[in-house]
Amino acid sequence: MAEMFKNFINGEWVTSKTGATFNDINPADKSEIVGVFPKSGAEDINMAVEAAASAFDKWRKTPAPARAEIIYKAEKLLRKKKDDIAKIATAEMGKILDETKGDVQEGIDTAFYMAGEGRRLFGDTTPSELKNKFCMSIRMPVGVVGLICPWNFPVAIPSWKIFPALICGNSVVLKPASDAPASSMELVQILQEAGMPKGVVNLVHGSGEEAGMALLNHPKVNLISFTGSAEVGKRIGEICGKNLKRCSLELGGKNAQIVMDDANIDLAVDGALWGAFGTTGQRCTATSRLIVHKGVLKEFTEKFVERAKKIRIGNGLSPDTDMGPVINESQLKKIHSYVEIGKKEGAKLLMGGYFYEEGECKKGFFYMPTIFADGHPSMRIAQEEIFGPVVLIMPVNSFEEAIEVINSTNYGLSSSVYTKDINRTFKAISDIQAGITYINSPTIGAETHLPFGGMKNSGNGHREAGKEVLNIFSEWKAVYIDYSKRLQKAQIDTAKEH
Ligand code: UN1
Repeated sequence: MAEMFKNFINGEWVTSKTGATFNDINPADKSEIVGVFPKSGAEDINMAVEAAASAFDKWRKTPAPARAEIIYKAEKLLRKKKDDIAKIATAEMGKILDETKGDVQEGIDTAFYMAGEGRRLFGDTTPSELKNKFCMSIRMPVGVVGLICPWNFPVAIPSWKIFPALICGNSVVLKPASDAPASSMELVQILQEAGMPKGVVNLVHGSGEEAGMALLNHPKVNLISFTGSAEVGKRIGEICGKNLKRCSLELGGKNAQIVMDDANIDLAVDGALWGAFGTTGQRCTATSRLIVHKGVLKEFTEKFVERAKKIRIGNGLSPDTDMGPVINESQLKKIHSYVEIGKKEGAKLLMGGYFYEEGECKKGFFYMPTIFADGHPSMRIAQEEIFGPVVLIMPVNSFEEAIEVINSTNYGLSSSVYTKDINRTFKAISDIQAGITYINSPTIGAETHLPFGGMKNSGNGHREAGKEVLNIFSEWKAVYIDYSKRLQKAQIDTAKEH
């Protein structure tokens, strides 16, 4: 019998009011149930939001350095449990153990960095235009925040949201993806163990349509932070907009790596393999286009395909696996349908393009690393996010054309350029429309103390991670203290003087 899990509301582990459940399945072996989770509804969300609303005032008044102490404890516990949580994450969402350990490490790094903010959370002081008047800006928490997370970074992404939310003094309702609920459960359990007061952090499992929608529509939720597809992001933004709920959206990408004719080709091949097939291509930062100068197209393509053929596909728990499964059946089908589209559009299939069902892999959702050549910006596979191990090689004649092609999608999350030319490097930094640009390194692998997010349809203008994330989870208050003992009028008094 698979273990039954619960929601965490007001400091207690509780079953859902709906009584319904869903199975958390191992995508490497669909007969394996990692756990059974509550399929929560509006009533459960309401209880969680009410608990968060009641806990908010006391938490916001707890000094930030004291809030930080709890986060430091959680960071230590995460570090201690890193290997165990990584195994759970691999079992429920498939990526290889080295990657899930990295995922937990990203959570640890974020906890450590954000706990440090407990003694910063800087505002500004600035001179007044009037005499005997003092001006400053300070951060205020937003209130109850609803966090809706994806499955592909089941520890890192909830951590990116939960630690900054807490250090800023907000209370939280977390709705993890139903494809990876166990990792979030571990994270919340750690926060409980670290001494988080009851009601400050609440966890509600369930589907996006039911639990997610209830969270989104709840009048006492002041902010929604969502990571997922642009399609869902637009719907969320619309609902939040109607109620003037604060809303931060971190959405998809159609990320590309440019390979110039002066690049170190072996290094560019290493980067492309990791960018396109790491995490089975299931990252919002994954490389799905390779924009290659014609001068090195043949050499790059041959080396890339040769190396991609050596990728060992299998269960992420096995040390011999390089690439794990795709998350679920509908995603597997979606990837394959894009491969069919690519073929019809005239892209040349160099390898892959089919379900991988060798040996044990027939038990799960596996897809071959797939490489298309002869890509053109007019193709759908050059424009739409596939979220799987599929990459399109797009030949170009010049650096200028490469920049045009890289900017030819509606997305603008991550980008990469392989070149040794300093002038091209700086031109790329200035002209690529993306929130992240890597030089001589692949499109994936952001560090937690730099801002993360994208331009165009990759988001709605916010940045997670770095110190910039604090602007999502706090609002600014401008403070003016007049010690002149008389009425002073900004602008009106100064207008007379100038
Ligand atoms: C995502 O897929 O939503 O830089 C985020 C990276 C990861 C984050 C991916 N740290 O690729």
